Amino acid sequence: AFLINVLNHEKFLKGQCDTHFIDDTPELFDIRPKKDYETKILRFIGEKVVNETGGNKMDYDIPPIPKNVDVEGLNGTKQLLEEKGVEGVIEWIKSQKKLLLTDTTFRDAHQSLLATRVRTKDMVKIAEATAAFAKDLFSLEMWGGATFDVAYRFLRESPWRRLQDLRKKIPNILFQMLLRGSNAVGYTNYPDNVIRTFVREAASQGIDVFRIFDSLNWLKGMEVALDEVLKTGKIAEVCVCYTGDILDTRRDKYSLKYYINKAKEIEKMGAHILGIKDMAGLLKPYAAEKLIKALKEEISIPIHLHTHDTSGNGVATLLMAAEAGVDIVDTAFNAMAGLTSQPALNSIVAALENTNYDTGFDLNKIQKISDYWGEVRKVYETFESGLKSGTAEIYRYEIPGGQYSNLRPQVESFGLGHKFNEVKEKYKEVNELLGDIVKVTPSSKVVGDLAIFMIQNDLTKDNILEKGKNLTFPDSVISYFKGMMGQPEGGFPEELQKVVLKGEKPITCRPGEILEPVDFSKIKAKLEEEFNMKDVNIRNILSYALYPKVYSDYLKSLNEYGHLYNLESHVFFYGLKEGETSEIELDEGKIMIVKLVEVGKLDKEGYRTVAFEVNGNRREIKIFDKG
Ligand code: 3PY
Ligand code: ZN
Repeated sequence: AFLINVLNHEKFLKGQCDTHFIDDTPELFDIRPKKDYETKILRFIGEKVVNETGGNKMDYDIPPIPKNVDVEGLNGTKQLLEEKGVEGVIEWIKSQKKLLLTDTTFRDAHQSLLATRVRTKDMVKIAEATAAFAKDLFSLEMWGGATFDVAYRFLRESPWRRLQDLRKKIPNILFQMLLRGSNAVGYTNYPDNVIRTFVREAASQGIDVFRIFDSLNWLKGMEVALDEVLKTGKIAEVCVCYTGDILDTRRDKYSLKYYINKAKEIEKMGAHILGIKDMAGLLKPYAAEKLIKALKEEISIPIHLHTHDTSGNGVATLLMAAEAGVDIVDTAFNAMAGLTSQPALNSIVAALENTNYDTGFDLNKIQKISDYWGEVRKVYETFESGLKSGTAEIYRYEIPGGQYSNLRPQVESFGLGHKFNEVKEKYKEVNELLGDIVKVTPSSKVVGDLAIFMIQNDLTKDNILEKGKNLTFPDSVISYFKGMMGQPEGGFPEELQKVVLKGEKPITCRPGEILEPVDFSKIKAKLEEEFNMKDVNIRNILSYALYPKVYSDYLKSLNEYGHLYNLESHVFFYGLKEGETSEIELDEGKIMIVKLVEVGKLDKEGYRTVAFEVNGNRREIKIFDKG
């Protein structure tokens, strides 16, 4: 172990070691197989402060958590499902006069506003109050979409634990997840055994409502996921994604008829609920009325509407949909609503008071939940998109909520910040080039990637067939044209497909039919051998199967810094400032009180000594200053 410590040491790797290296570097002798938890945490905070943030610079108010909330005996939709089964729930939905609400604060709202960065700790703190004060919710969308990936990649926490911990605190409300059909919670098609096992495990860990969509509205792409959900006894909500504008008769590809046909097929497939997934917020208020009215005449399963408020018309859309008979709508607590997120929950509740659709919520109580999120949101300020007002240009660009707020940073990361408007125009041009497709993860990523690629390579719709012959297109674009994301309505533009694939043959079958099943026992062996993991469970295996690199990096981080789950979010993101104290409640219930005393001067070897007090005892950690 000593030799390995030497060989892996930052200074050794940088060739900065003279004969004093070993004498001057005491941590080389730390050859216990595992550094203790405390040291790991201090090292994490020290690294953060020395090499990333220079110390926490912000001041926050402590988010107000309602006290003495009793969740015992709460009786909600979760109990209904347990007692009466799926059929009982569906009958109950149909018998409700009031408008039923889903809250998306734990998933889509922060995915769309804060780059999916909200940590489980901040959710758990408000979980009991949510259970009690928002007990009339139909469901909480709290899992899936981008949250799975981001939890491991950026938050270094387990999405499975989020599900378990929230379930413990919220016994009464259905938990809902967003499942990207055969892309599960990823950006690419997975083999059928991964999809099926993932669905089963998510159900057994607490998911009750599976909202399934296909990024091209290709129904075949949802068959396996749906089939598995139906076996679990949970609720299958199958979506048609909304794009275009049914009020504009010149755009006839995505007409009212198109949606009615899809909805009927979805009902025939065995879905319990029809989801209308308006991921970009394109469903205008009068279009919502027209669509819901028509669908209500054609299908008999309940309808659940999801939209985004990017244009500012979101609340109006939901109210018109309510008027037309929609059963359930997606909203987010006000402090996490609006703009690229969902329309505002508290405002909808207020708007419907004393009407036929009265939701039954107590406005004073749910205000407390919104107040909490209003304070929490400040901690996440660095992840805000900067968007300040609703914009009607979304109807022109048709960019999904999460992608719209992420596009600017993404474009800037390519050094194209000054060309943001051009990128949006290119996005529109690419959509036309592809034949006007449904744009939602992962097809929206294809359009975004191709738009940026075209700008980087001076491509236009007029020269791409010629100039593109000598270019290697982005992976997502190749995968799309190969048919690995399914088949778009109206087929692929063939000439462009040839240019992108360069002789490779596309598929027309369901990708799952040709993808080899993943060998779970091989992954298990790998996790045991490479990561020394004991008691490998199916969740570990699935996480690796879905995201091998991201999950491996997470395991490496665990090894290095331990579980970071219990840190307060401002400490996790920014570290501490000198003199600041934070309590870290450890899993066993013990509390570790950490104070950052001072960050020392740079020494000759490039280190800083970071001094802490832990439960009153001084501890020093040497951190190599990379700056
Ligand atoms: C996702 O797939 O994560 C989405 O939210 C799509 O709208
Ligand atoms: Zn959405």
